Amino acid sequence: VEASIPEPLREAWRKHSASEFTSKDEFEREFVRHIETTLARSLYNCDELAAYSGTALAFRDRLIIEWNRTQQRQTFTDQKRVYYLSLEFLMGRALDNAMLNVGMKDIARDGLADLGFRIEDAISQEHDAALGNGGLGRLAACFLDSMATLNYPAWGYGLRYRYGIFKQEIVNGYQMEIPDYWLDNNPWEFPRHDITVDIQFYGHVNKSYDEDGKVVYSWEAGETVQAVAYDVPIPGYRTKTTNNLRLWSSKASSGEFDFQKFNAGDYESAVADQQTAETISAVLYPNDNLERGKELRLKQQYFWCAASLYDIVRRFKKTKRAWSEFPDQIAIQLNDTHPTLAIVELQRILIDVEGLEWDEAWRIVTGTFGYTNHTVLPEALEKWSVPLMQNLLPRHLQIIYDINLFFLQSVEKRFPNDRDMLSRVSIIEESHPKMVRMAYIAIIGSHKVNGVAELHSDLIKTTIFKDFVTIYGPDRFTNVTNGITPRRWLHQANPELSALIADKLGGYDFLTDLTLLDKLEAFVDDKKFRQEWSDIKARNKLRLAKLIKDVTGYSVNPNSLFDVQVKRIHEYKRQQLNIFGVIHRYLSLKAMTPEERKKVVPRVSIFGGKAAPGYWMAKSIIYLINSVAAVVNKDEDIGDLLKVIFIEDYNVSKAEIICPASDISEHISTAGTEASGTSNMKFVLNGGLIIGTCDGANIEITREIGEQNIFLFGNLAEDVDDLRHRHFYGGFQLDPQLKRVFEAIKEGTFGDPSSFTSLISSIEEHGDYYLVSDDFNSYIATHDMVDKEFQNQEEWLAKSITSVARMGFFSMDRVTNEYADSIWNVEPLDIEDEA
Ligand code: KOT
Repeated sequence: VEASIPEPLREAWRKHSASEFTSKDEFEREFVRHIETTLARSLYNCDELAAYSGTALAFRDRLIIEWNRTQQRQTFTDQKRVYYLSLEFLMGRALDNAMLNVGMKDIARDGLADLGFRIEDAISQEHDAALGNGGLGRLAACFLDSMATLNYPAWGYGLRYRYGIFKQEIVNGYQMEIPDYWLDNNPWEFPRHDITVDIQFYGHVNKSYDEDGKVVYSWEAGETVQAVAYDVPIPGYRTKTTNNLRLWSSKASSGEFDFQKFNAGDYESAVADQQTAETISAVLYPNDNLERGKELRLKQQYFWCAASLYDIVRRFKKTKRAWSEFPDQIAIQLNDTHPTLAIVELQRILIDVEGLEWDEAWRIVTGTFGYTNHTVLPEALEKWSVPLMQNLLPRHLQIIYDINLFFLQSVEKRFPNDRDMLSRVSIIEESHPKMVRMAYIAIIGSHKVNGVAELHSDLIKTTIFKDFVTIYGPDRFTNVTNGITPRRWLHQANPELSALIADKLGGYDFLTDLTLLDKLEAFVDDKKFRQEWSDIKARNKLRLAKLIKDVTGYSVNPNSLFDVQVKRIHEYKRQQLNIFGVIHRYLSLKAMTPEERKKVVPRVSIFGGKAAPGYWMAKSIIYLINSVAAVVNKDEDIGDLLKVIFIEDYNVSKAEIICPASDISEHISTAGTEASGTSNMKFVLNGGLIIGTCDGANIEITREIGEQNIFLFGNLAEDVDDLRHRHFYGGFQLDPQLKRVFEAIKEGTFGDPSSFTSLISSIEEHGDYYLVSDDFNSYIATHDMVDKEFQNQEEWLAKSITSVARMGFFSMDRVTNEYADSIWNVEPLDIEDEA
């Protein structure tokens, strides 16, 4: 039965329908109402946290109104929609973003001031929504922002983790992990207790025959868990479109099973079952660029894919369209291979539940899915053991075998007698145990596969997915270079720079058409503009210096060159190269006369980032950074000439303070390992220069801004294999300057050297897989150039302005439009004209 009010009774509804606050006075009224009723507090006990909540609730009401309208309109027009499936959404804070997107931040600031609060204090009370590890999760969040801003009818689907990425504390130089319980008084989610899906696991497959003698399979599952929807409104910038992010939470399904236990007096074990069910969505796996094959992770993946597909199929079936229209109505994008089971699940629904023929079902599946690859690192490529899959998802494993069979038959037909080819492209790896290669299912089950920067997209075509290019031709593969949302990463993070740009360009249109930034080049020689530009950078550096003081206790000189590397700690990202470079600098400074030291540019080396809790080498790098900091920062010979800072618990809200404050930032991965990188874009967009390798999006950034505006160094991707080979067969030659660094470490300059043996031996003795020694000389020389060029502030400023002016290409809006045109085939839907 439709739960809808009949027409004659709708008048009262329309009369009382909620409306949006539009003035300061109305905002204040809404704020006070929420404080006094929703929160049951008063002016006598309204602290900053309550002020945050009151403001958030007032803005939330606005979003809900737009959100309801958007959803109604999208349902009514029934045009093609996008579903973005991601295990990670690294959203950060929502309030500031909501205020800026609806264009009411100034009203809120004035209103809060009337009521006795500073808006910044209220904003900073919010807990980050940190349902992601790093770039992959943040990309998903930027997608949501752009899809709403560009009016695409689009939903995100993810998991509602009870614990997001852990909080990092540094204790005696070591990383400690603290659980991130983030859900207490989170005003941004709406539980939909009426939207639930029963998800099955384990059990076995029954084979039977229907009246026509056709074989039918049915899955008799052994366990059921309930998925409950939680919805999060996603506002666009200066648009009425407010899209939906649906996150699934797991709980025990209230089936017979439990009641039997209750009736049998087995209360404790019934409650224990409930706990077990809830563990599925309990915690985000804290590994970036690493897969560890844990059963609970596979359960998470299936739980989320099955719930999302049930939801998508249910919505499609309401339209009463023919199944063949499914791919015309629905595009599903897979954020890496984590949601690959969605491909298998849709095929299962179509053939086992809806009774379609295999071939017709498969046409629908491949027409619907697109797959984005984010990494070539072998340790990050997902493989699931066949016995594990057999046990957890027996019917899905059968379907995977069938997909593989039909695929291999078609390959065999085109490439007869090429047995090697068949074993190379088989979904099943013939190892012990056998493994299911998820990326291969994702390729075979999608109509488009894309990489995330040009070099990366070329690499996947020539290395890990080479055979599939031979089989399908090059058209199945494409590139869409990543981007970032200028709303959060310029306007929100750097309001002063955004205002200065708006002043020059005559308004904020550049926030929705970032290519308009090119008009800034006309002002490169404008003296007043240049002064304002550099004053803003100076104030942003002060803001960061204050953060550094608050979290580390160290005072840094804001006139120093701020050199920043913030990102997940990983050997391939080479924070070890950076800290070895810092040690080299320290040793050089120690060897100088006081006269020589007077000519040195003072520098602050700033690090931040989390290590996966089980990643020993990454944790050693953090410990080395902190050990170097402890020695250098108190060395009176050195003073302000060098400071080393590790900012603990790097996250989205800290990034918003750090990115606008860099003079230089480091993007120094071994060539060919960083698929794209996106923080490189954030730093340049905020007027920082970068030092980087020829890797990922650094290459395209160079092409856009010009090579005179970037500090590139190091070996090229095409030479990496050769160099690695030579390390083993040509004899390994340690770079002499790096040797000096190692000697200092081994002498105990930074504490007990045994803490650092594995870091050093991975280079000296185990082949230096990440080419730290090969790139060291070029890295040091490039930093010397950075010092020299920084002394010419006028030139530096020109580079900063010119670079920002040329960053238009890296807007997430360009990215989203490219996906919409070349992968999804969807059109925007304007909500504006709806009454
Ligand atoms: C892989 C497995 C688990 C968790 C995360 C990954 C992962 C993350 N794979 N690639 N990434 C990063 O994705 C970003 C967005 O495309 C890229 O900019 C970055 O280079 C990848 O390392």
